[in-house]
Amino acid sequence: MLPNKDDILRELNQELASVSSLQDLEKLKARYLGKTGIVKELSKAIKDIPPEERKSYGSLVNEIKDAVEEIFKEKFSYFKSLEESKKLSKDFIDPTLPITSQLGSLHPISLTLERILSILKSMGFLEQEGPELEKEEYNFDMLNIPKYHPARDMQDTFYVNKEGYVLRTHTSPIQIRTMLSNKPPIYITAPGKVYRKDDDPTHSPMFFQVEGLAVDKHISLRHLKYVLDTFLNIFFGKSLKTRYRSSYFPFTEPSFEVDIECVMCGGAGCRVCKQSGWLEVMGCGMVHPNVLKNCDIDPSLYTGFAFGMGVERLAMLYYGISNIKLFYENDIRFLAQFEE
Ligand code: 2U9
Repeated sequence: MLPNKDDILRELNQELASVSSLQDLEKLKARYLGKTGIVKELSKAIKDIPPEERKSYGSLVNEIKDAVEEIFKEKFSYFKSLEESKKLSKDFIDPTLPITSQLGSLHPISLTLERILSILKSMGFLEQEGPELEKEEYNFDMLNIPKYHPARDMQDTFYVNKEGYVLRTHTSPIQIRTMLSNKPPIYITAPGKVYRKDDDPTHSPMFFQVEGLAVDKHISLRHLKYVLDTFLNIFFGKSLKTRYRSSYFPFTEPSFEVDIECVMCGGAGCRVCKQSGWLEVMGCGMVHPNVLKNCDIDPSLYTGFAFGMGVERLAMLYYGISNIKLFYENDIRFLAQFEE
């Protein structure tokens, strides 16, 4: 008896309707097209068919086999595309969604540095830059720092593998470079990183400095005091008492350290000002005549004042931070507090 192609295909389609996974489909395919499957059994049965019917029986079984294979091929490709689109929708990123993560902010040292420079710029001091790997001659000799001055000690200075060079210990070589290539009037700021062998809660081996220099005819101490008092009042946002204490630097004469009334206690005495009521914030002085001479500027025609401050120190006082290390740890909980 000939097999009924329509019945076989109808039954297959009914069974396919309840298949919901690739695994089930594999099982069903084995039942139809596997070694002991329905189609194979029909082929094997040819031996029981009378010889005169074998030809038509054989071609009918081939037709059934082709039709069954075609149905499975279609169903497999349907399941594969279904799986792919499931995977794609899982990985889908909607670029139109609003950004919900926290935005970055400027580092407190950058904010402080920018504020210092913009106040001084408004007073006529233009920014100059220089290399951090500096000639020993510009870092020390030209600044009237003698060969055996303690500031040159191995304990303080980072000497490098390049004869005659150091990591600059202050930004003062920027002023030397400017005076060598420009004639007065000179009004500049010299900001940047400096390096010293120092490491404790208020000192770091790398820190930021801003120095300033004015060289012109008739520059006096009164100009210096006016510029620094004005700068400090603007920086701290209030009118502050200042005090100029006599000091010593090889590159200035006379030299001073500048104190302000303590911004924490208003001068009454507290832990930050060590009960003195005063905070040291910067150093300054009149440029030493030897330094002007070293740069080919005639000290009988020109005079100058200079000053220097540590950016971390001013940022710590302004924001009320007691440990300098917090600036370099990059802890987002610390940094996020300084958004402006
Ligand atoms: C030239 C001439 C003079 C720069 C000066 C200071 C005083 C000073 C310190 C403050 C705290 C460095 O960061 S700190 O440790 N600086 O006290 N700096 S006068 O005088 C100069 C610079 C360049 C050609």
